[in-house]
Amino acid sequence: MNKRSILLGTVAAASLFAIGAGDAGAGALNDHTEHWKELWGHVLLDIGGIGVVFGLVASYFLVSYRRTRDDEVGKGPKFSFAQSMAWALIPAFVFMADDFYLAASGWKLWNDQRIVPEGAMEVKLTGRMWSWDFDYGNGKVTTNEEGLIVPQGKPVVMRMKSEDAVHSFFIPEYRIKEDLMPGRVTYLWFLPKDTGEYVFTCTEFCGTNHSNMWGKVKVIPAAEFDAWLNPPAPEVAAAPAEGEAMAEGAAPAAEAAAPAGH
Ligand SMILES: [Cu+2]
Repeated sequence: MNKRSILLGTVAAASLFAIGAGDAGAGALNDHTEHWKELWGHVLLDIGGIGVVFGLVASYFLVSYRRTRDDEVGKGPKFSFAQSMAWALIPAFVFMADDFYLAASGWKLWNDQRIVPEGAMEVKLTGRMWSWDFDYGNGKVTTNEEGLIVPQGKPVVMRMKSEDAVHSFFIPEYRIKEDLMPGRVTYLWFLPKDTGEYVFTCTEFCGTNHSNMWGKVKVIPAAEFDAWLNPPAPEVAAAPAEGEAMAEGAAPAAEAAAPAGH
């Protein structure tokens, strides 16, 4: 096997490997987080694989074509114009094809992710120097200190605006991030699949206390969330103590509380 066929072989093997590594579909709407992780894995595998192959080929050439005598003059193969172009362009296209493929996969995934699923719960997010407000639409508002409270298993879409500078809302765990700008409403959605707490943070430097603009996404079971969002009316909570209720009769107290519950 001569040197040229070794080189050709490695280039071909690397291309096949890289193309194989590039398969990252977008699939179901709800799996974006997983798909971003996969795609990133493929990108790393791709550039890692290409890096290793080029490193090996370069090392091999370094050793095999090293100067062995002081007066040695190198001699290269005599390529025709067509051969030179082929050597330059074919490997370039092979490796670029894979890069384009990965870029296209990311593009497709991003476009899929910009489609908000129907029935997503809407939260209005306002960013300002240097805090966040989450407005759940029924008068309930939390700040970054309390966190963004969301029900497990339901897509959440945030309609976002800024009151001052440019901020950017970032939840690393869900692999999502979007800017907030004065005078414009942007959006971002995610599916909290598992309960737990996940950090969110401002990821656009917006001034002195930028680094304080963080908090937690708190994913809680849907029933717990409903109870938190629409707590029982205060009248019910403040129902007469048991002894009192017994003395006055429990039924009238329950009746009185009922309308307030609606
Ligand atoms: Cu900020």
